[in-house]
Parts: sequence; C-alpha cells; structure tokens
Amino acid sequence: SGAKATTLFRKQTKTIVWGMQTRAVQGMLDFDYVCSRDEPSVAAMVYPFTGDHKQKFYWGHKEILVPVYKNMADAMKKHTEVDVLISFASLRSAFDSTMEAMQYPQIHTIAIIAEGIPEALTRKIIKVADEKGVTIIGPATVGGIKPGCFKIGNTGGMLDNILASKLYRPGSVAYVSRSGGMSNELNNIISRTTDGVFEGVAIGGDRYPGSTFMDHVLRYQDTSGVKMIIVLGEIGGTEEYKICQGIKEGRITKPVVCWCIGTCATMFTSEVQFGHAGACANQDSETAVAKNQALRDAGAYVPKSFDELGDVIKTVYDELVANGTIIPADEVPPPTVPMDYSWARELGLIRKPASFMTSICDERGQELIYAGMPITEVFKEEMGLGGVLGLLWFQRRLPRYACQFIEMCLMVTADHGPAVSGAHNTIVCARAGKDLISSLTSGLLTIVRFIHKFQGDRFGGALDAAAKLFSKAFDSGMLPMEFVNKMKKDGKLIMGIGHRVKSINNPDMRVQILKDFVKQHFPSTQLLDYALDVEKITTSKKPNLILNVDGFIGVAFVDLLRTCGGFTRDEADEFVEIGALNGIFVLGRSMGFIGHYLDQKRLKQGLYRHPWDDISYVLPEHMSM
Ligand code: Q5B
Repeated sequence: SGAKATTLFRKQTKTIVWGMQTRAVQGMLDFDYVCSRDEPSVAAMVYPFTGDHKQKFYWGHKEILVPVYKNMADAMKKHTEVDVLISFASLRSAFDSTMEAMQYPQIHTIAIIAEGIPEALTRKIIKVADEKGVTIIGPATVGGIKPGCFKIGNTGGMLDNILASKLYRPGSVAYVSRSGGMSNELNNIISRTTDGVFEGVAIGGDRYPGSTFMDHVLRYQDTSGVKMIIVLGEIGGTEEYKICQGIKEGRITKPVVCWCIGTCATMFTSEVQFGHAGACANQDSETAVAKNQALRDAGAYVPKSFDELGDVIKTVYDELVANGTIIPADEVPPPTVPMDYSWARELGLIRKPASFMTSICDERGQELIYAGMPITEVFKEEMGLGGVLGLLWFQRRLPRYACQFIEMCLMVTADHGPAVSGAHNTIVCARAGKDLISSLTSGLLTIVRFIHKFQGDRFGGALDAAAKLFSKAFDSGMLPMEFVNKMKKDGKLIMGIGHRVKSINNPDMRVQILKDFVKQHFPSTQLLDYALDVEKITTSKKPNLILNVDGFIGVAFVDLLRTCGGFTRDEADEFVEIGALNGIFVLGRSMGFIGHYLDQKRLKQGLYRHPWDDISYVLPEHMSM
C-alpha cells in the first residue's frame, strides 16, 4: 500500500472544496486570516451544477474571488499546489467524486463530510486510498483542525469559538475523536486546561471510518510538536484496543489521555444504538466500560467519567510542563477578522440607518404579513380583496361594509367597453404585437391625473381631483350653486361631473348600484349629498353633466375615510392628497385592459390601422385659401 503522509496540513496547505458550501469556505478563510496565513487555504471550488465562474469571499477586510470549476479535472490542472480535497458532496455523489479525486496523485488527504454513504462503498474508497497513500478523514464527520495551519470546513464552529478556544495558534495537544460535535468540546476543554490544540481530527461515526484512531495517534506520535495525545473513543468497534497494543509495544510513547463515551449503555437492559452508525456494542469487548478498562490497564490516562476528562488532561499537561517537555509559548494576539454584518446585527452590536422604510408588508418571517396581519389570518377572517386592499393601501383593518364598497368599486370600474380611450390604446398596442404588460401600461398611461387646469376631454383618473374639489368647496361652506358658478366663472370643469354617453336620461347603473349601497351602509354621506346637489344644478343645464362614476367614488370615499372611524381627519385628507382614490380606478380598470389584451390575442387581430374615411384631412388654413 502507498505510504501515507504524517503531516496532513501545513501553513501553506491548499485545498479544493467540492460543493457550493460558501459559508464553510468563508469560515475557512476567516480561520486562515486569524491564523496569519499568508494566503487563503481554499484554492478553488468544484461544483458540477453551474458553469465555471468565480465566487466572492472576504479575506480579512478585502474581497477576493475564488474560482469555481464545473469539472474536477480543470480544478486539479489549474491548481497543482492543492493536496487536500474537502468533499461536501451528498451521500449519493460522495463515492464517485472521492474516487475521481484519488486519480490525481497531487491529492494526499480527502475529508468526506457526507453522512449515510453505504458501508460497501466506503470500504472500496478505503481500499483505493490505502493503495494510493491517501488519508481519508470521514465520512460522517465535520473534519478536523490544525491551529495556525488549516481548518476543514465547519470544524471549530464560528469565529468567536475559534478565538475562545485559541485555535488560531498551535498548542502541544493533539486529539482524535469520532464525533465532530464532541471534537468541539475537546477544543474547549483543551484550551482551558493546556497550552492548546496542536491538531484535532474527528474520524466520523461510521462503522468503517476512512482513517482510524490508530492512524492519527501514530501520526501524532511521529510529530515533534505534539507532546500529548487525547483520544475520545466511544462504544462500538475495537479500534481502541489497537491503541492499548501500541502503548504496550512501545510504539506509542507520548502520554495518551483516553475516554470512551457510552458507559451508560450498561444501565440499559437491551442493546443500545447511539447516534453514530458505529456506536453500538456487538460484543462485551466493544462496550465503552470494557475499552476504558483496557486502556487504563495498558497505561493510558483514563478518567473515572467524562466530567473528569479535563482534570486528567490538566494533570498530565502540568507534569509535561514541570518536566520541561512543554514550554508554553508567549501569547501573541491574533489579527482582527471583521465580523460579518449580518452576524453583528443579529448580536445587536451595530446599527445602520436603513436605505428605505416600509410599513405595509413584511415577508421576512415564517409567514407573510400584511400590515401586521399574517396571511393565514387574512384568509381565516375571509377578508377578501377589499380587506387586503384596506391593509395594503390604508394600513387598516377596514369595517366589512368598507371592504365590500372597495370591491364594488373595483367591479364597476373593471371595464367600460373597447371605445374608451384606455381600452382602445390597449387594443391597438396588443394588435401591434406587444406583450401583455406593454399593452396594459399603454392603456393605463391614458388615465389622466387631473392636476392644474381641470380642462378638456379627459378619461378616468378624476377620483382624487373630484374628491379634493368637492371637499374644498363643502368644507369652506360654499353652497352648491355658488360652487358651480365659481367654477364656471373661473372657466374650469367640475371634476367628476359629466359623461360622454351617460346622462339623466341614460343613467349610469354603476353609479346607481354604488349609491344604493352607500346610502344603506355608510354612517354619513355628507359630501356625496353635496355632490348630488351639484349634479342637480349641472344636469338642469345639460343632461349629461351627471355625477359620473369617478366623481361618485371620489366623494363617497371621502365620506368613508372621514366617518368610518378608522382615520383622523388629517389621515383621511392625506390619502386623498397622495392619490389613493385614483388607485381604485387604475386597479379596477387593469382587469378590463388585461381582458381586452387577451381578447385581441385570442381573436388573432392583426395590426390596427385607422381607416382614412374616419380621418378628416384638412390643409393648414393659409394653404386652403
Ligand atoms: N361641461 C367627461 O364631456 C367629459 C363639464 C362641464 C362643468 C364639467 C367632461 C369632463 C370632467 C372630467 C371627468 C371622468 C369629458 C369621466 C370616465 C370613465 C368612463 C369613461 C367612459 C369609463 C364629458 C359640453 C358642455 C360645455 C362644457 C360643459 C362639460 N363637462 N361643465 N363641469 N365637468 N368632465 N372625467 O360630453 O357651455 O356648451 O361650452 O371633462 O369627470 O372617464 O365610459 O367613456 O368608465 O371608462 O365631451 O366612464 O364632462 O362635454 O366637453 O363637449 O362640454 O358641458 O363646458 O359647456 P363632453 P363637452 P358649453 S368618467
């Protein structure tokens, strides 16, 4: 079999990470930085599901790009300095990608994180790894860490943990454990009781780990910087007996502190399978109690319980310091790694003025929230479209009749035939081959917002203008007749009055429907009554000068906002001021415009060209003389 390396990781070690594990990679780069490495340990990533590209990461304060390759071959060819592969491949793809990686002689170490790889496949990996001299860490592990040099993936947790356990600089204690989670506890215990971790590997919880306790213990034995070895075994398997043998035969001479987890299994009457696949005693010798005793007998330092592990480690360490084997190094503070913004924010350490504010909808949590109301509640309460509009436009839970009124407004304004200018534009646009959104917006852009002069032929969008105009006249105590006369005197049209086809002789049923509802349900219709008085005057002059649908909705909405109890007077005025009421017409008529667009497409109508006989071609006046 090929000779495996004693030293797996150095300060210059470079790795390829298989899988799009950007958080793990950033964690590795932060570790590298805090260890004062000259260069990041991650040379490249391999991810077969995207094309070759570059991923952005932080290197201290700076941003750097790490190449991502679709093919492992390309990554290996471009990064010949790499000798470690960290595989985040799933249990389905880990076998193939590991076998592929072992074809490249540059690779000496592979960490396999995936859990649940079939044992038969792992054994094939182990066979090839032995032939090729590749050290496998895992499967089913978090990996390992070598302070000051290299960190596999998520080992050691987040940066605060790395700092707390002083994993940024080497100590004298090397450990090997099965469990990745417990390896972090070892980092903690070792940092509190000794000069720190030299190297730590979690071999993983499978029955057939890619490398064994003994593989790593022997590496540590042959590494001069390691002065004592800790083994955290567990119930299941007989690997620990090889350590006993190694101590007895004098192959292992450095002090070994050892504890096998799972001693509580003897308290159960039946066989216990712990969390790891391999953590089950199939015979007496595989129990934690038996293995702890054997290790003790062989000369390892074995505590009475896990709780005492730290004390035993400390005793052994103190002896090594006392006899001069370990000379603790001076502490050098590590460089500061900037904290991630999101993490700092979560910890409440920083604040930043937001670039924009919002108060109607929050999609960040588990459930979408409309103005404080979870979407499930919106449906449970059967709030309907009117209720949702109330929440999103007015930030209120409006009374039922108000929601109904809003829905009625949307229904009556939904369409008024193909002849109105907005629908006409939508149709022309659709027939020119444009898409739905272009055609819809072409129609919507025809809806006018009345601002200054209130003059001329206009389509839709008179709701706010009518609301403002009538409110102003009413609030100032002007009589309807005075109002009409003043508008005439000023040469201005009354917004919300007049219709091209509807008149008192051909009443607009849309207005009639709304009027019946409003009269029945609104607590007050003061402004509407005022507008109806104005209508009496204008229609006496011309029968088509009715309170039209825009005007009706405009004034009725003012009555609603002012008297439904949900708004102060200022709030009610503000909604009119900022254009909420025209929104009703725009929203309602969008339904119709979309309908016209679909209709034209369905009818396969060709490009529209206006007929000549419908256009009066006149010469400029001075030419026709
Ligand atoms: N006169 C709507 O006018 C229309 C007067 C007025 C005082 C007035 C006109 C108008 C204000 C804007 C408005 C919303 C253009 C309309 C809508 C949605 C729609 C559309 C649809 C749908 C109609 C004749 C005489 C003149 C004028 C006088 C006219 N309006 N006086 N106040 N408001 N209204 N827009 O019929 O003395 O003869 O010179 O601009 O509220 O868009 O279905 O089509 O659902 O899609 O063209 O319902 O009223 O009248 O301009 O020939 O005027 O009446 O001064 O007097 P007409 P004109 P004189 S709803």
